[in-house]
Amino acid sequence: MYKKVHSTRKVHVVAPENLTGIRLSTPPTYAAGITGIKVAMDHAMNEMGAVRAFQTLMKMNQKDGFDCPGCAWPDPDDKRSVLGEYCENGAKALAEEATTKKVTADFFTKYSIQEISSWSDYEIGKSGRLTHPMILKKGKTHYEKIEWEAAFKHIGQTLKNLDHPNEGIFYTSGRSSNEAAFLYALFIRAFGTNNMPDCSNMCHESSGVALSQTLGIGKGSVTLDDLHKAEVVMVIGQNPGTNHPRMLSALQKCKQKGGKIITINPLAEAGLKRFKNPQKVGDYFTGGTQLTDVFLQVKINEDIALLKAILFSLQKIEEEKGGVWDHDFIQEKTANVDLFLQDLSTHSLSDLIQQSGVAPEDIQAAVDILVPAKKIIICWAMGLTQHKNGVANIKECVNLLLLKGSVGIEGGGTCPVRGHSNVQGDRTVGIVHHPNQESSKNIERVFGFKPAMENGLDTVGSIQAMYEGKAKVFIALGGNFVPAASDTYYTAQALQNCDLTVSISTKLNRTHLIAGKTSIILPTLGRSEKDHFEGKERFVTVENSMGKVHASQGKLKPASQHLMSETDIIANIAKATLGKDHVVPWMEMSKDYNIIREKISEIISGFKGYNKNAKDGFYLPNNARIGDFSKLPGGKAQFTVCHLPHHQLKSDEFILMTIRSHDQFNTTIYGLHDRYRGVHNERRVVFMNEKDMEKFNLKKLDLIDLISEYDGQIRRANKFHVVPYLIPESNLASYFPETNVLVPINHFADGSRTPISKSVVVKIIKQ
Ligand SMILES: Nc1nc2c(c(=O)[nH]1)N[C@H]1C(S)=C(S)[C@@H](COP(=O)(O)OP(=O)(O)OC[C@H]3O[C@@H](n4cnc5c(=O)[nH]c(N)nc54)[C@H](O)[C@@H]3O)O[C@H]1N2
Ligand SMILES: Nc1nc2c(c(=O)[nH]1)N[C@H]1C(S)=C(S)[C@@H](COP(=O)(O)OP(=O)(O)OC[C@H]3O[C@@H](n4cnc5c(=O)[nH]c(N)nc54)[C@H](O)[C@@H]3O)O[C@H]1N2
Ligand code: SF4
Ligand SMILES: [Mo]
Repeated sequence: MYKKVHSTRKVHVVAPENLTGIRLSTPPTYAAGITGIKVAMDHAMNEMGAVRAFQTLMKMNQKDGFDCPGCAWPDPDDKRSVLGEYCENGAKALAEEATTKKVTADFFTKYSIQEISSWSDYEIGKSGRLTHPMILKKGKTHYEKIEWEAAFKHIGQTLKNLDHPNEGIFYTSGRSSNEAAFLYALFIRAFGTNNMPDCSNMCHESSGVALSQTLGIGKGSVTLDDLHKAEVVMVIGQNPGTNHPRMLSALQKCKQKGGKIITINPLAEAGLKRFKNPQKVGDYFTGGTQLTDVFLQVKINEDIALLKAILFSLQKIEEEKGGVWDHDFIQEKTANVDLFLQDLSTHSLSDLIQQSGVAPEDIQAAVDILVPAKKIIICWAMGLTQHKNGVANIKECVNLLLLKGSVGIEGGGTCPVRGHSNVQGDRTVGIVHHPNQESSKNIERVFGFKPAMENGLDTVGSIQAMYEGKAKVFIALGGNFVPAASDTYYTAQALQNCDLTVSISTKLNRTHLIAGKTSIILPTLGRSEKDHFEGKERFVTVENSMGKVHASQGKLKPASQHLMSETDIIANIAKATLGKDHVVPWMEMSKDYNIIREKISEIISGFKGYNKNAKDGFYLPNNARIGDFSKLPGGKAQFTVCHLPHHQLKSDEFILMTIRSHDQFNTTIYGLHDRYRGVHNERRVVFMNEKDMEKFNLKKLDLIDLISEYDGQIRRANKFHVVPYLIPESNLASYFPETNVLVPINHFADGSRTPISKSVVVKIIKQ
């Protein structure tokens, strides 16, 4: 195992392996419907009470209200539904944040961190909202109250005492507003480092890298309206029924206009089969809309083989009859098509089909749909990004779109569907570990200081640096770093190694318990809460998955009078670290977010008229959306030769994908059910093909342990019920964060360094 790190405190790094009483049912054949409404309401009422629940939900995703704290799916540009613009999981996200339960200072007097760490993540989360700044002093077992000023002073002093600014690590999770994220990044760079690990590093980093290199922008190119107008939408490696539920309404609209949907996934996710729109009375009687036309049940991480099989077949038709590819577009707008086609011709179709695990007739059905189509959108999420070849997966999707001339047109393009509600905005306004020359120059011009220019550490790099003692202070703007990152025990030791860990958080989570020698929790306002300063209400802004920036104004009374906004917290940390006479007017900026927005518009392009346009919202410039590739080599979009992944599994090995249940938001566990997969009251499950169960002599609900071995190091996660499921042979699925102990820290995607959370090679042992 790893070298032992000195920690005076004994805490449970992972949740206990207790079973909670599993019940299985047949997975439903449709998503949402009345059950969805009922579940949403149950969560909202339990956490908030009826009046608060109703009033708040009606303000979510409305133009004068606040942005849903769930995923990054966009709201309609024009009119919003009077019935409410949210989904079941949006209601759960809100309930989790707007809960009336509280974690007060007394709570911490009562429970030691060791005791709290023996609870499940579900129980920890359900304790409620943090209400007061707290400190865990060196060698102590209980958090104690600390006043804000004292907390800032302690943080500022510790940062100032570091030998080098690069000993500081500054993490961001994607829920922070543009204003908070901008100020945070500005502070970090004024402090002197670019060590800005971000939840993106574990998420869509592969998309950012692949899209920047091929299309010149690390974001998707389509708008919500494009989805409605597409002839074909391909949904690859994404489970929108659970993770982006309102995307189903967009897919429904697309279908109703004659569009076709091709789904590529190792699992036949219920949300992609049929959708009963809770907003449409008719759907209750007609049974809703069948969404997927062709389902390609690919083996885990064999998407390149499948896409190549599709591309190969399309190329054959092009050679025989023509009319498949858009030659004008290819000629005018792209580079390297010959290299790409030359490589494609070296493959054997039957080998590709076999490697993909998909039936030839299903591939043919997808090819038939694609031949005449031009308006093609490819949507994807973690099923493509979290593999060693995550970047190549996405480049292969781009190859298909370029051949069809589908980029930069109405109804066609790329759609990486983002996770956290402002993960894209945080990146846009400066949370990047590799600084951009242009914004650095602008920072110097506008603020009069030279920002740090050396590339900083990403998530994996930061964990390694803390583990090795090269970084000593960890500050997190949101998130739950330990269970979210890979290799849980290693990451935990990395944090425990630090002199100081600081979490700016809304809710209690396990990372608060896996503390550095000293640890501080700074409780902050959630999206749904009113943000007052000296009697004046402030609003923040966010950017959705399709590049639209818009305002968000909380409506609820804050969970405690002691909370501060994220922006105020950052400004105070900056003041305590850099001094009150620093060239940046930190406190003035945090007092009036209009000033922050002014500064953003002076530093980052695309934000002209920010303050004036924030309430209505505006789209940021997007070169791929308008087919402008002038910034790329030769001014052209790039084809890429992508290589096939090679998984040489031994006969007793499986590939495990670590996925989300329907009842969680990343490490926040809303409940213990995964209704769409027919699992109730249990999270410790492994989905397995019945043939594999037979081969390994396993019965339904038997208990197994999962073991991964990389570079001679064995990692283990114990006690999972076997659930027979329609999943390809040799493939397994299980939930994270429970399975993150199996993901090795040093195995990640080439080019993006995203952990291989969707293709972990494991063995199983029957208990
Ligand atoms: N309710 C809810 N909403 C969320 C989240 C949440 O936890 N809960 N998380 C948010 C965040 S941060 C993110 S990033 C997104 C995540 O959204 P998703 O990416 O949809 O989330 P995952 O559960 O990781 O699911 C990945 C999907 O990819 C499939 N898959 C896995 N491996 C492969 C593969 O090799 N090939 C193909 N083709 N498919 C594969 C899985 O079967 C699954 O359907 O959701 C966001 N929204
Ligand atoms: N094995 C495996 N691991 C994964 C993944 C996977 O698919 N498989 N997915 C990865 C992905 S895509 C992501 S994005 C990461 C997520 O990693 P993180 O973003 O670090 O994790 P979350 O669970 O989203 O963070 C939840 C915590 O954020 C805090 N919080 C919530 N709202 C706010 C707010 O408004 N402000 C502040 N300051 N704090 C807030 C709360 O305290 C809550 O406990 O996990 C990654 N880890
Ligand atoms: S789709 Fe995403 S953003 Fe929209 S309401 Fe649901 S969780 Fe919230
Ligand atoms: Mo994510």
